[in-house]
Amino acid sequence: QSEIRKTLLEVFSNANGEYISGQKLSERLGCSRTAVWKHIEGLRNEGYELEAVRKLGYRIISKPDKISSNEIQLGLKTSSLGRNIHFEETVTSTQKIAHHLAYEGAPEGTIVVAEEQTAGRGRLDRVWHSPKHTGVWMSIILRPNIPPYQAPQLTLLAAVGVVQGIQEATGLEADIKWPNDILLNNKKVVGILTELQAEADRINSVIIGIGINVNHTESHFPDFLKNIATSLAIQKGEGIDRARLIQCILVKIEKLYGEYLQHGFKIIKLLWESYAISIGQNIIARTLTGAIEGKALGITDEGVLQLKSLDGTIHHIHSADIEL
Ligand code: BT5
Repeated sequence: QSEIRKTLLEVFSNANGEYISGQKLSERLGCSRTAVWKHIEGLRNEGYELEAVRKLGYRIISKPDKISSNEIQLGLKTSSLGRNIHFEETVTSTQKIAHHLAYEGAPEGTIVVAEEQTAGRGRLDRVWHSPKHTGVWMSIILRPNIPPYQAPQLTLLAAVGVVQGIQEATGLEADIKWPNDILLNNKKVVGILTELQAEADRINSVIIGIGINVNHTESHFPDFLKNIATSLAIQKGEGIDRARLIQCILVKIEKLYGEYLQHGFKIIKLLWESYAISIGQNIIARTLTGAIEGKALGITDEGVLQLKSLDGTIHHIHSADIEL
């Protein structure tokens, strides 16, 4: 059923808005014309606008501003990431589902995507605002053979991939603020949350949660986010195809991940530094135990932030919020 839908969408997208006869569709799909009609109705129910004209056939007028497994997989150029998609309209948190799937043995590269999260979360159980049909709320399951202490490197890797994917899909050049914020015009457009299922010396899975504000207008943001958050559409001045954005990001992350598994963190670190805005600047790092002010020197090979405080001490910061 879903294979036929997929082929149907492929045929329509190759037709570039031209009509395709019912006869041709039934040949391509290998089913009767009545069955074709039923699949067309199915697509209409998913929000596609399709025109039917006697003697000419069908043509596609517009796609829904919705994402689905089909849309993400159609033309996806990865070999592992996103090959297995768990898609739902509404979830509490894609992280929660991904944890469950990972525990049940889901293969590496499985992604969980939702149109809406009712309990999206950030670090330390903070709230991640995830309204319907506007953003990309996605979790990726990886199973790298690395010790748990190296897992923060994957947050940085994901950040590089997201910046590159955004650049490819929109032309926008975003900045990274250590460890997990991606900013445009100094406002947060993406948050990344990396969580582990691990034993003392071995990782079972890494779950990378990526939240991107894509087609939000200012009015989508609640008051507490109005001054600190933005969306790709606000910055670009036009709407963005979310399925394509996801594809671009998956391709970039897969490439970086392959590089990372083969050659280690070195190149990822260089790339990360080239997008980072906080390095070399005076910052305040707020940790659970207090605030440290000083100059951000860089990150270590493990992805830990090095901060030189005013008295000259060099601190290694594993987790903090950074103020510039
Ligand atoms: C993060 O936490 O930035 C990680 C966010 C990860 C979200 C993804 S969405 C898919 C997956 N499923 C989940 O449930 N989560 C992941 P943190 O650095 O702790 O930042 C949280 C802070 O960002 C909040 O306290 C707010 O101040 C702010 N914030 C909340 N929602 C936001 C939004 N949509 N855009 C920008 N800032 C937001």
